[in-house]
Amino acid sequence: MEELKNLLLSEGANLIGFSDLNGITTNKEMPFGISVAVKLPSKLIKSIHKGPNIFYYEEYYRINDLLDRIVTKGTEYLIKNGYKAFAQTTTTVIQTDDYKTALPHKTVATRAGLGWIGKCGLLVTKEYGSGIRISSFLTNAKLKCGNPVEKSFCGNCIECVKNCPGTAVSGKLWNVKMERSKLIDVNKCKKVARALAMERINKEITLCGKCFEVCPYTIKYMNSEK
Ligand code: B12
Ligand code: SF4
Ligand code: SF4
Repeated sequence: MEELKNLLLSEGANLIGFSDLNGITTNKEMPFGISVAVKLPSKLIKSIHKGPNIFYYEEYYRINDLLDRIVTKGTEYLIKNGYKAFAQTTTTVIQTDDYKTALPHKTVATRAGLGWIGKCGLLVTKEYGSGIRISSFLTNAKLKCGNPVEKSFCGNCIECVKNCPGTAVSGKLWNVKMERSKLIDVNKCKKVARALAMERINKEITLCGKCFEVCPYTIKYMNSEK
């Protein structure tokens, strides 16, 4: 599957991982996942220090479109080679009223070994911290999968807990059996992130990102890109 990886990289992916989702997904036809991450430009992360701005708003949509295109290309490649494949794009994924999806991109990512779930509930990678957006696609092609990450590497850090403007992050250390509600109050997050976006850019969107901007792993990435 080196060819698939190279294709995804050439389309703009920055991180790629393969995961075995047997026992995790209800989709028995396609039990393998491909996780794809695209980094946020470091100057964008720096720019949201005072809150969301138009640059973030535009990048949010640009990177979502890019991710949709990358996972669609990956899916087309697999189908062309005789496999089944399904792209989890912004239009194919269904979100429930309590802000859940059947197979979150973050689950596909931790099972591929790309990173862990931080205290704030975001995927944290050693390469980019949480300064990424992610997507995924599913297949029946037997992939050589990465080692799943099942524990947190946040340690005693509480930067995202201290700095969340909505006091939405509880501060618990993630493990694979933990429910999202133990980590983050999604209603508080959504309320404050929407209020910030309205106040700063006059847009109806959930846009904040303080939790990833202050993460030491994200900061390490930003400093490396100077
Ligand atoms: C609904 C949603 C929201 C809701 C709810 C947030 C939430 N955490 O669920 C609201 C509107 C509040 C929100 C806010 C934000 N969101 Co949002 N959101 C989503 C969306 C569309 C679905 C998430 C979902 O299914 N949640 C259900 C719960 C159960 O899953 P989860 O929290 O995603 O992840 C849990 C599982 O993955 C589980 N898990 C991990 N590994 C394993 C392994 C096993 C075996 C099991 C069983 C479970 C498990 O642990 C996680 C934490 O509990 C995803 C895109 C997607 N399709 O996945 C983006 C997504 C999670 N959001 C994202 C972002 C960036 C944000 C914001 C920063 C907004 C912004 N852009 O400024 C904030 C951050 C909030 C936060 N600290 O989590 C990114 C996260 C990127 C990253 N680095 O992790 C995503 C992936 C979008 C993307 N395409 O990149 N979001
Ligand atoms: S996006 Fe903002 S409000 Fe939501 S958890 Fe992160 S810091 Fe808190
Ligand atoms: S800010 Fe600290 S506690 Fe929060 S996700 Fe990053 S390393 Fe973990």
